[in-house]
Amino acid sequence: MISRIDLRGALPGDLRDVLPRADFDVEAALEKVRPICEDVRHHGVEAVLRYTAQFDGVELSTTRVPAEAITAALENLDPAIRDALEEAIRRTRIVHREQRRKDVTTTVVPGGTVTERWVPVDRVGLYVPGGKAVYPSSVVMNVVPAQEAGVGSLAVTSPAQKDHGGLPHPTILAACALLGVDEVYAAGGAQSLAMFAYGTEECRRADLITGPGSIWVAAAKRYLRGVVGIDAEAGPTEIAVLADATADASYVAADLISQAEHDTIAASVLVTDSVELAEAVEAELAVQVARTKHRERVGEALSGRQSAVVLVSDLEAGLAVVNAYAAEHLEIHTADAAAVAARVRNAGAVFVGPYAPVSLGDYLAGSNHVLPTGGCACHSSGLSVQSFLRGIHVVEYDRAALAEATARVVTLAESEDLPAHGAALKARFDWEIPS
Ligand code: HSO
Ligand code: ZN
Repeated sequence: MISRIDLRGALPGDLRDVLPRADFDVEAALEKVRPICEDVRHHGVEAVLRYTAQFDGVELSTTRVPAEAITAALENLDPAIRDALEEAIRRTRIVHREQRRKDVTTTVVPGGTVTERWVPVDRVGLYVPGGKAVYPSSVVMNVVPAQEAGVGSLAVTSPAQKDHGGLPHPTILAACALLGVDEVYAAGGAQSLAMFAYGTEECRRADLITGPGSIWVAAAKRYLRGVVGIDAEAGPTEIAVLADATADASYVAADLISQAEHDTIAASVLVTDSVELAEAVEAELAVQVARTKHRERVGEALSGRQSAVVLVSDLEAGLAVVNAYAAEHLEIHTADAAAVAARVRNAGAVFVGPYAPVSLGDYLAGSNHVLPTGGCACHSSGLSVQSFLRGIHVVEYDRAALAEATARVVTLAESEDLPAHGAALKARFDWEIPS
């Protein structure tokens, strides 16, 4: 059911040409989201509510979720879910708290310093999907780093649910309550991102939007980038597993299935130098897929062109393959997993050995589960406290330090034919270049 790619001969020059990847055409979706965003830009909350009626089938008179609904959702939350969410919040918080950067001052010359000051963005809008994918864990993964960065104003939006009286899903509301987020909107899709980007009568515009979503959300992010800051365009979930003959095939199969459960276009890729392991995993997949709840979705994901078992001649080649693939999640199941993991250069997150499955990272490892997809791990990181901070350079030079720099600034300015740049310094020294 899952296809095989045999790379046991010489590896191709650019491995990315032969590795599987999902079709995720954000550009094509742009055409549909552009008019929606422009409508919200010009007609505000009336347009958002109109799209909520059209796409979510709910007639609302306001986008804002009342405070009582958020409190009630927490009161009605299953105690076991509450306990698990609280522990997820605690673990995620202690990891992210350590990410806070300190301001650094460098003395460049006597009397001349540059300080890098880390300042949180003022206001963040967080998108939380509704519909098929209701992920309170994603509320945790987005809100905690924003809070640890010191973001002052945080608003959450999630689609209105017909089955829940036009409110977002109650577990989403309960997660907001646990995190102390009280500004929540019932709005989804491109219209809700435009609401954050342009602001409406009910929702103040945000400086940055984060959060996962469908292709429409990714397209809206692409359209609105520049008007507002954007974390990343999240594509379908991916798991790659690098395994040798020592791996446990049943664990590997279970982990490949776990992420395939997200979406029919989710990607599960096994890279191994052991034909025996490949066969054992294929056999395990057949057994485990048959008994998993979302077997149709999983089956489609595993047999899709984005998933494969990749055979390589040795672990060295395996490392080259996983580094070229740059998976959102990469598990290492090899004899010396830690040593192999240390050689990984491109991955959103690396899960080392048999007891660190991606599912742990999705909920309770303490790491973040908002990670770069579609190969973006070769240039981007997952969500962190850093995603919510800006580094501002603060430059302080005294008169003597500026005098010492003037001749070189004037030389460089003249070499760029920008003499007024040099003049700005000379004006401070009676138009003489200080010696
Ligand atoms: N694996 C997903 C996150 C998630 N899993 C949420 C379960 N719930 C993307 O990293
Ligand atoms: Zn997941």
